[in-house]
Amino acid sequence: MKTGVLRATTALTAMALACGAGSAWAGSVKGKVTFAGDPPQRRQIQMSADPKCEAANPGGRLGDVYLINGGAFQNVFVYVKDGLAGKTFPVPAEPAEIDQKGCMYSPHVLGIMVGQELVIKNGDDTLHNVHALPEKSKQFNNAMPMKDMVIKKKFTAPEVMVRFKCDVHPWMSAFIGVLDNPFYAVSGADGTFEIKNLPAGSYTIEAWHEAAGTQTQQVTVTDDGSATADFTFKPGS
Ligand SMILES: [Cu+2]
Repeated sequence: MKTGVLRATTALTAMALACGAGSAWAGSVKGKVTFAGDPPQRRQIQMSADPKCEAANPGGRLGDVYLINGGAFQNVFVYVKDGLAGKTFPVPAEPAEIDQKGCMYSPHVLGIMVGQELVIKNGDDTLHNVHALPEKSKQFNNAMPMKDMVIKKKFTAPEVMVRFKCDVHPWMSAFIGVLDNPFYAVSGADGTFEIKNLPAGSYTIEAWHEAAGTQTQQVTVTDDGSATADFTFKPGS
């Protein structure tokens, strides 16, 4: 009986805390990333060196660097660069995932928190050698010779960005943004992004693209409010 009362009290306290946190943490930063001007040409990748890759992509395929559709700029990593000093955030229990599929990394750009598990899959029936090149965490270099093989890794320090390459297929690359906060997003096919659940405050938001470079903006998020940060990249910027 006593235990039951205690449990009920604990549950109520947890609900009260959750509600309190909900109202104070409901801010967000939304925006769209645009590429103004003629989109740079996408590189044609030849995969004939590996028959399994060629079979997945007959005649090769275009690279993932400049994915621009009607100006909407995909695969731009947008994150809170500054404004969270002194705050700590729980590491998600859910792992982040990256797959090797059709001899390309999928996704090409993603974010993860320091200490969060990264599940690396091999969806291909061929040898990939995943080679991560962080400068602030330990590098790793793992052969993944079989389809459906999985390895798990973690990063120990924030770093934007950590480059991944495959030592077997030189066209393969991915970029992983490692942060000590959960406030990041990757622009989608329509160029939009949303960074959710930001505490009220003033922040520097950076938009990072592997070839187009970086841009920053200052935003202020109020309780329950949302701020907008649109970014426009130009040729040669
Ligand atoms: Cu590979």
